Order: sequence, then structure tokens, then C-alpha cells
Amino acid sequence: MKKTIAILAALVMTLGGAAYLPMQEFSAGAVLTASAATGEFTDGAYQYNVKADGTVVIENYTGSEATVKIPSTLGGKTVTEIGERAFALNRSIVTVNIPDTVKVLGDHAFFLCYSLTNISIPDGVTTVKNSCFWGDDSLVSVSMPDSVTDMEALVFADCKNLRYVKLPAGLEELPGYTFNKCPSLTRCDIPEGVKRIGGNAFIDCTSLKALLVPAGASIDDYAVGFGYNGDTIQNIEGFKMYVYQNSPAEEYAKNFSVPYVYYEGQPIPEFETKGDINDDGKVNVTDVSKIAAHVKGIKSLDSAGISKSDVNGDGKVNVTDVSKIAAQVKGIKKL
Ligand SMILES: [Ca+2]
Ligand SMILES: [Ca+2]
Repeated sequence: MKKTIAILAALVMTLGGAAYLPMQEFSAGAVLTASAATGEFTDGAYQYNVKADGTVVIENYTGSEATVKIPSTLGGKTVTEIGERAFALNRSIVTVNIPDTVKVLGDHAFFLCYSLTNISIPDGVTTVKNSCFWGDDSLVSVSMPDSVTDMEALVFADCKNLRYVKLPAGLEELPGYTFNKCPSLTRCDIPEGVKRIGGNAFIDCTSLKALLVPAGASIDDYAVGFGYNGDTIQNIEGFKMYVYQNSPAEEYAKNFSVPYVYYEGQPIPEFETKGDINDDGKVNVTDVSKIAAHVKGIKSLDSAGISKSDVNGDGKVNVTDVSKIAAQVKGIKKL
């Protein structure tokens, strides 16, 4: 019951003022009525069921560890699915390790896990269901393995600190509301094979200043380049699309008056984050050590890495840049 009430509160917060949200696009009704299942079997903090194919779906996790290593077997059977709402509303989890036996991440599986910071989705996962990471405010970057071919709506909705997501190469449709209200998102890599960007996919991503749209992708009305302003929607200031000439994205940009430029393989400056050498959305010791290795002649950076490392813009990467980036990492001085 507790879970159901909190979910209702979250929905009200999320949907407040969003006059253009067609509710039927996602199963709000299911969110309000269902609470986490309790499995038929229990093993420690895990409640689970055995599916018809003899593999295990984890129905509920009752632990309070900061680091959770989900087992690959329970009761001697292989774990293949994280069930609906299994980890929803768990406030303790910071890091979760999913075993590579898992194929499906269920509806709302990690919904409102406010502390969840590190998640690596293993190669082998094929399906990420509705609202899987909705409201995970501590997530900064997520890389989806190329095994994922099926994503449902709202997967990263309302992730307040999410900055960078690399979508899987096999994805053909970016569903509606995928990044609904992600105010920190600055970069999303959309794979070339995507054919459709669904309604409101990037609605109210107010920090997103550029998006490269694949040549074959059509875009649903207002899915890209718009945010909310009270009960209306408006263009996001400073946003532009990188489009291929004569593509559906160019037509969208014209129809909806979204600024655009032609993409001809040029670097996209909006995607370059100074100091973030490994493109994981964070500037931390990993980046410092990579730049230091370059400066010391141990391991050279490529041209993109050099451009991101030259934080003072003098055309050289040297100890000055290393110390500036290190000062940011230590919290002494922001870049
Ligand atoms: Ca980094
Ligand atoms: Ca420099």
C-alpha cells in the first residue's frame, strides 16, 4: 500500500502542468493500482517466481544494501527477468549489478530509486519496459548495450540529473516520453537505424542544445526541441537539430520551426564537454588520469580527446589543463 501511495504522489508531481500529455500513451492506471508482486519463493531479500520456461523472474527485493549484486540463479534456476516494480521505491540502492543472464527489465523495475547512481545494463538484455528508470534522480549517464532492441515508453522519464545516454545500435523506435522532463540531459546518441522518434520523446529536456537525428527517422509532433511553459509548449531556447538533407527530420524542423543545420560528419560542439574525456557525462579522476597519461607521453589521446582536454583553449594539452580539470574534480574551481 505504501508503494502505491508514493507512486500516486510521484505521478501528480510529474504530470502537474503538463497539458499536452495524452494519458493513454502510457499505463497510468496500472501505475496507480498495482503494487509490487510478492513471489511464490523467497531467498534472502529476493522474492521470485518460476516462469513457464523454468527460469526465474525476481518479483520483489526487500533488502537495504547500497550495492546490490543480483544473483544469476535463485533456487538453482537461472534469473532471466527483473519483474514489474521489483526494486521500485528502494531508497538505499546506489549501485546495482545485473547478471548477464537477464533478458528483460520489467515495468517500473527501478522506478523512483532516488539513490541509484551506477547501473550497467549487461549485454544480453533485449527488453526494457515501461518507466523502468523513471524518477531515478541520481543517474548521470547510462549506456544501453546493443542487445536491447525493444524499449517501451518513459524509460528515463523524470531523471533529474541524467546527462548522457547512448542508445543501443539495434533500436528502431525511440518510444514516446523516453526522456520526458530530463532537465540535465545534454547529449543523447541515437543510433542510425532508428526509424521513428515517438511523441514527447525529448519533451522538456531544457539543457539539450543539440540532437543528431538519423537520416531515416521520422519525428512525431513536438517530440524534439520543445518544453513546457505552464499549459502550453514552446521552443527550447538555443536548441538546434543536426539533420541530413531532405530527411524527415528536416521536414519536421521546417514544420515546427525548430532551428537546424545540415549534418555532414562535422564534430558537434554542443556534445563536447570540456574535461569529460571518456564521454560518460562526468568529469572525475578517470578523466584526469587519462589526460595526465597523455601529457606524460604514456598513452596519447585521439583528436576528440585532445579537443576536450584543452580546457584553456590554447591549442596545447599540458599540465595547465590537467591542473584545471583536477581543480574541478576536487571541487576547488569549476571549469
Ligand atoms: Ca568522464
Ligand atoms: Ca591547454
